[in-house]
Amino acid sequence: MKLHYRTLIVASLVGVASVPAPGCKKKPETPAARSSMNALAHPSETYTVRGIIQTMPDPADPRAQLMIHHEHIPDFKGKSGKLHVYDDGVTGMKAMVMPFDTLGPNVVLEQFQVGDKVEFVLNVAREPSMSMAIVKMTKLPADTPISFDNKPNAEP
Ligand SMILES: [Cu+2]
Repeated sequence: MKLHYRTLIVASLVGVASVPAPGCKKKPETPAARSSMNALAHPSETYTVRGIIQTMPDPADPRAQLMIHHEHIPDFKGKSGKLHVYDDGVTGMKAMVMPFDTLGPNVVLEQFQVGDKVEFVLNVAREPSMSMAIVKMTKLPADTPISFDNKPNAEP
């Protein structure tokens, strides 16, 4: 279980500044809020990802965020818009535990609990800064195989 440092920073910035505005009716005040709105409504990429819920948000404890241990996302693009490649040749985003602060209106947290296997649709925006939002999440059957192995680079 490894936390992705940059992702954490992005997520916390978004968390502090953003109010999800799926309809884009109001102009968000800050760049971070604009980014998370773009992730919700105007994403650069969309990924379908599987994982296991580690922590649920708790209104009584603002530090308890939605944390998901997600599987390897081999085609994940980095800040530049190009396929991210790790030093060891693995591409995309390795399996990791990651906080998700920005959720679309179709994500109903009451339907989930810690330990649930889930499949979610992750939108990513890169303007004006990197931001991510879960716009859809469904529970998978408990016997669904989930693997946190990172696939070796399959590119030529
Ligand atoms: Cu991640």
